[in-house]
Amino acid sequence: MSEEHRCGVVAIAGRPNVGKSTLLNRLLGAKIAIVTPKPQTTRDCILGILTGPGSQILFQDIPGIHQPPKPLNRRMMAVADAALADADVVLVMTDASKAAHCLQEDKLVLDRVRDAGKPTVLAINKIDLLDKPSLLPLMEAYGIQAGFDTIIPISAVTGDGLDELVAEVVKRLPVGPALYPEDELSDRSLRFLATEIVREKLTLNTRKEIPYSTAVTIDTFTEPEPPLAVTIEMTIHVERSSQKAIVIGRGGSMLKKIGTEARIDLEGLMERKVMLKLFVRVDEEWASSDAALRRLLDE
Ligand SMILES: Nc1nc2c(ncn2[C@@H]2O[C@H](COP(=O)(O)OP(=O)(O)OP(=O)(O)O)[C@@H](O)[C@H]2O)c(=O)[nH]1
Ligand SMILES: [Mg+2]
Repeated sequence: MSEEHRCGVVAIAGRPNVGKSTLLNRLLGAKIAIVTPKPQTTRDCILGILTGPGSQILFQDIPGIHQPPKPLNRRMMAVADAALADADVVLVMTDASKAAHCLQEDKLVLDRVRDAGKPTVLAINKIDLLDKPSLLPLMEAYGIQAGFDTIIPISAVTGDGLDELVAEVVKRLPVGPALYPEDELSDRSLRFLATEIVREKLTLNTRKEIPYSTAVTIDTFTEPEPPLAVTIEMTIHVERSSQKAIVIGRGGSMLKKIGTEARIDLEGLMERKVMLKLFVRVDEEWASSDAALRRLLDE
């Protein structure tokens, strides 16, 4: 008897910084979600489509689950809850390198996932950073105390355990036809990805509150016939003029560095020349204003 085709939505849920976006990129073999060493990088859901021989998995990379101090964080958590409610399966992810406090730190995530009431699989990520003897007690703790019956140790960086993870996820998907063409990787536009790439470079190059106080929007996006360069103008919104000075840097050096790094990535992605112009604008306390959040973050 031939196996039936399966297709469904899998939400990747976990604390900030556990490696959700890294996993999505690794599974798809393409960078569709930005990754940084800082928590709260992903602000909005990003759909990654993995089409296999008998299945199509629609992975939703969702913002890391955390306590919301500001309206921006509350918005991120509303996005996460909606994704959990819409998912067929929840892939919970935790960070093995934080083994000592893992379960305790995951409480918020586990409570939210339990409330969603979906079939779940647990991936213990970053096992490349863990000494082997610590793994078994960690798996036992999640099995006994958190009630997971399927726990897969993985490394999103080395690819360890990912085939098994995908197989376990597919088993739990509903039977149904593929919903997207097999060569489609994401539902996100190039415009969105361009703003995200600038935000990634900003986050990698700045410290303290700056990554959490910046948003990036597109002003113009022009794609003339090659060999002419694609021209993209974007604005980086900051909350205060002191932050504007930091993002611009001495003699414009920081903005230039961010722009160059982003342009190189965009040229790789689009496989053609890109001209990138970045502007910085103070948008007083945008991350605390619901109206500004809608204006800046809704596509
Ligand atoms: N060593 C190691 N590092 C990893 C692994 N997976 C992710 N990382 C690193 O962990 C950091 C966070 O990764 P992200 O993919 O941005 O994490 P995230 O869960 O999407 O974070 P948020 O978007 O903030 O919720 C980055 O520095 C990654 O390179 C892994 O398997 N091994
Ligand atoms: Mg992320």
